[in-house]
Amino acid sequence: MIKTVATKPFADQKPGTSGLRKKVPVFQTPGYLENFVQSIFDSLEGFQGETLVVGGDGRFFNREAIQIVAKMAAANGFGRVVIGKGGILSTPAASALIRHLGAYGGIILSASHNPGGPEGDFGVKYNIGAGGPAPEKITDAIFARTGTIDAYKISDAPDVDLDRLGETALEGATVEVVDPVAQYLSLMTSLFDFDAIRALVASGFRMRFDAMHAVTGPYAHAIFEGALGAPAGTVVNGTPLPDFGGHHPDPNLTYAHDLYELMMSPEAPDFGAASDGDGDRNLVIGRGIYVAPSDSLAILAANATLAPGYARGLAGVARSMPTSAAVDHVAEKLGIRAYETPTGWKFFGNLLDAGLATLCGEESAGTGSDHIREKDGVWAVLLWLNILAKRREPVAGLVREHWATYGRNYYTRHDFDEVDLAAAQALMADLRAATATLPGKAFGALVVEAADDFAYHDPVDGSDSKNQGVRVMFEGGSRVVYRLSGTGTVGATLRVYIERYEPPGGDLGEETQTALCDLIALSRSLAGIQARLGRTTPSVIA
Ligand code: VG1
Ligand code: CO
Repeated sequence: MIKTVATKPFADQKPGTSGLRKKVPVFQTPGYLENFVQSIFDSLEGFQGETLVVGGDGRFFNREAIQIVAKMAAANGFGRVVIGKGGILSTPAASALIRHLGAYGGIILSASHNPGGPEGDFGVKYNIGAGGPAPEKITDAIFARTGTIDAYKISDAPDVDLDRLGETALEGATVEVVDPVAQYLSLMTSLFDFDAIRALVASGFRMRFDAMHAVTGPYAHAIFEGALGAPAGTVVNGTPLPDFGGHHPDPNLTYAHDLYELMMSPEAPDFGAASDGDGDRNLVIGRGIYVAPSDSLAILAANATLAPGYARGLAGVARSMPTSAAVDHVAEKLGIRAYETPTGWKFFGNLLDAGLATLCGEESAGTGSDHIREKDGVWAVLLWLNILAKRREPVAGLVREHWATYGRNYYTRHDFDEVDLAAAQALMADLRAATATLPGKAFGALVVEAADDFAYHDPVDGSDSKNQGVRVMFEGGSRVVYRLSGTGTVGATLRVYIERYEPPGGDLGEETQTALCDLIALSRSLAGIQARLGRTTPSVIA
């Protein structure tokens, strides 16, 4: 039976960079998840009888949340609800499935790289029929609805059996539980030269993929050890756990430290990679060399035509504003456009739909292409492997050759986590105000060329997004960018992005933090980080 349940608005349901993220106990508050899901449905039109894809990254509360979403989708009139077996779908696999099925949209249950478990984080994101995160127009409407909602609809039918493949009826809808990997794997085989990668693996090439006890485990086992023939044990931490084994499923040098240590040791295999909670991020480390995500995007763009799916060339590339300009140098050489968007994958959707960009990336370890409308961790690893299979060079050689050709964008991000929200907002407000007076000022050898609070005009739908991060740009291409995270759940996180360009032939040494030390010091003093936030060192250096 379909029930209509009276409810009252929760004041704090504003979607952030990537959906609504809160602590698990908040989502467990009676009506909290229901209100948000009903607010999503109330903001959409014309979905009666249509298909909704539902899946999550397997974190704590995933199964309970999937039952609620399925019962509400059926009660609200969706005709078909397609769920990954066990409630599992990586974010990229969900995007692929939405597109493949021609679904109306999808609901992805994940807090991505945030920690999980009973006291960890949970999240809900709505994706549109094109497969990507809902644009701001829709997330704004959802948030507005959360403020006025007074009832939600839900079926009181027994739980769906999430572990049995096949179809069952739920009110007027059909629920189908599907293999979360099959369709994704077939998409990957259409893009990459699996024969060439198999031959590379057979030649003795060794790799390690760290799934961080998160959603990519089943995908990685099936693809790297299954389809590509890598030996068992290539994939580590390959079983998704509700609390990710107590770790942060964030593939950076802090949280994927074991992989980093291995790759820097004498036992290092040829290639190391990791992905995050929901499988949309990727970390790539060669033997003895870490590949910064901004560099990875540039290297993939420069070599993409080696993969069958991109053999015809790239229409354009896009990067989020804080991402380094490394890919811009590649675009220039290729004679294609490089777009600069605000942080968050939703801003790439229109460029991909319109065929203006083929590859996209973010400094936060997100890389993807027009094959879906999300960033895609396993895809990025496969593109790397395809390139290595064709070039037969070590990762380190490829990276250094890239720098020698295009120059090097030394780049780092310093995060100050869990700082006081009001203090962080005041810091940003003062920086914003200072952008008017900074140009022309000299700090030692560093002269400010321009400063602003980044605003984006979408070339496809004409929408404007303001206040996307304060940029301080110096003569010679160096930059410091400040913005507040939109994915945290405790206090505020200040992200400081620091970049310096060294043209081909220049050499500041291999060590990034050393090469950037003047800019790092200036980034602290310019914003008054110590005085205002009480922090002398960042929580994470990426
Ligand atoms: C962070 C990253 C951003 C990414 C977002 C979602 O956002 O900086 O680049 O798109 O996470 O990634 P923020 O607002 O905290 O800086 V994921 O892997 O959560 O889907
Ligand atoms: Co993610």
